[in-house]
Amino acid sequence: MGFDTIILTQRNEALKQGNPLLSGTIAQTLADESAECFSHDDYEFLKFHGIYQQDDRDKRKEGKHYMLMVRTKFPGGVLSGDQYLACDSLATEYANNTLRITTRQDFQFHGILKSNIRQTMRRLNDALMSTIAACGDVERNVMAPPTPATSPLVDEVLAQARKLSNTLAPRTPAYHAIWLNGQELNLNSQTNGDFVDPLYGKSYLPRKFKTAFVIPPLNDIDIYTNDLGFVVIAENGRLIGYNLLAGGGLGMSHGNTLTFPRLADVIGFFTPEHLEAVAKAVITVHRDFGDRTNRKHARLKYVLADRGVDWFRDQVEQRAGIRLEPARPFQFTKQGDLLGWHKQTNGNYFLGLFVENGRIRDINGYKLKTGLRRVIEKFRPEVRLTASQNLLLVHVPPDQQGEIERILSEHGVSARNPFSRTRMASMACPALPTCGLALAESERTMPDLLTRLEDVLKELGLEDEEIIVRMTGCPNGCARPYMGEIALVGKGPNRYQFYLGGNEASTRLNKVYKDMVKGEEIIPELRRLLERFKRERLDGERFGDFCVRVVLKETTDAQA
Ligand code: SRM
Ligand code: SF4
Repeated sequence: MGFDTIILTQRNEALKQGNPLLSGTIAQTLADESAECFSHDDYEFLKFHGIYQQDDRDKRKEGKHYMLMVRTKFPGGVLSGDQYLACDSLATEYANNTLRITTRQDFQFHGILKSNIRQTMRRLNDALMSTIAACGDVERNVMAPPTPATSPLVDEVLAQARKLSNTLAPRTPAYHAIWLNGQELNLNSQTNGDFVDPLYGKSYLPRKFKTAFVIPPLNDIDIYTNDLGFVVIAENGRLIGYNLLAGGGLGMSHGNTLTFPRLADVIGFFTPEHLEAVAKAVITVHRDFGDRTNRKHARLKYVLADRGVDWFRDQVEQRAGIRLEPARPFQFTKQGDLLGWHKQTNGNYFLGLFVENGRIRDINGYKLKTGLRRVIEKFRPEVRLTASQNLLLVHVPPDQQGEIERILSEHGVSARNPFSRTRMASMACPALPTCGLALAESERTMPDLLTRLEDVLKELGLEDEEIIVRMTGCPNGCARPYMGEIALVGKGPNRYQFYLGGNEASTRLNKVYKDMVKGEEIIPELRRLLERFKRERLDGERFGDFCVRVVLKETTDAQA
């Protein structure tokens, strides 16, 4: 373990222990107009409030231009039309005039100045949107399937996700005091030292924790990548319980074999009344056994990897006070979203719109931000954000469909989503210029890379294929690259680790195919692979499956 990691880990643990209210000196720095940024310690506390202090990396040569990123917490990605409009206004007034849908169904606002942060937080909360625990060593946003037409159980599962999210939120009063009441909180006060969160204790979790629900056969949530997963088991359209999944996670560090992406294990089945107890049992296993000596090895996945499923099941059973039954059979067939118009079970419709890399903005003739604003102002549909960075307008009566299409098309946006299947299945993380951890470009290069890939696919007569391409600026895995049929993971400026072999249902990790590939080498490399794919594929075989059967097998055989 590196010296830096030890210091960072010790510092983080000491900060939480010493200041369990998570207030730091945030209020004091807010009040001090001459302070251009928050301290290093407050940088850590701010995360628990849903805020990251960043700097514009395009401008680093001129010195650090500090700005803040705010992440909301929308369980299941659901927000009302009014809440959407409040977010849209905040993005225009205080952020960089874009709304960024995240891979966990939230919005991120980038580029907020310190002088505007309190207003941003207050207005979000006024519209009943919270950011508490959107980041930090706690339960993050609870994900759930947002798409109405996929199952009659969607609303029930969304309600469970909301309830669980509230139950698992940290109880510190500092969030309200700082952002809503404008109070100063004293680090050394009795209240701070004495505060113990009922679930998280004084030290919170050793690391972030992520929970999600999913309704098979659609794996629109990428369930295996979560610390804690609930797979809905239904009989005759009725929820009868959940299969518990635990120990998934993707983040890793280049060259550190102690870290690795891992799919969640299937632990067992339980009935719905035990949901909260089981969730708390899993979280407290992480709280009590996660590695507090090394943040790079602190996620629940390493507890599972080190101690095994049987040990883990026993812990959960003891803590929840139940016996888990053997897992019920389930199967996933597909990841991704239903885009375009679809009928809901109640006779209304929803419209799924592809949002490239989740970035809602106006660019050239494509005015998605303004078009959505106009539609939502007029009809106030419910809005749902998906785990694939897309957006759904939900509960639309049939007589509004035509007008919605017309308004969108006036802004250059088509309800038909006229993009290639490959583009619509793609994801990229924000990376540069906002992410402090980015080693290479991602969101800014992905659209162009896909255009060049589309050209190759067309040339080879493969334009109707769907190939899941994911890109990230570093190995942390924010756009879940290790599940892609093709993935590019930043390793240095213009250098990527090249992965192949994820599958359509997002149930299989891909593998490294090549290392340190230069940006300009990606398309020629893909062209060679796609030419082989065209020649040697089996009937109906997908690119990811072909890569596992042929390309990666050859690589493994050559190494043997
Ligand atoms: Fe992430 C850190 C963006 C989903 C694994 N992630 C970051 C930070 C906050 C960088 C930082 O710590 O300074 C990034 C902010 C960039 C920016 O400028 O906006 C960032 N992560 C994102 C988002 C916005 C990516 C996106 O394209 O949407 C996603 C926000 C989700 C949300 O609303 O909560 C996002 N991050 C993920 C996912 C995917 C998921 O959860 O489904 C992962 C992989 C799954 C997992 O957790 O294992 C992920 N992010 C990480 C990690 C590595 C964690 C680890 O265990 O090693 C970091 C770094 C860290 O925590 O130290 C990180
Ligand atoms: Fe930043 Fe890396 Fe996450 Fe991309 S994957 S947003 S570069 S931390």
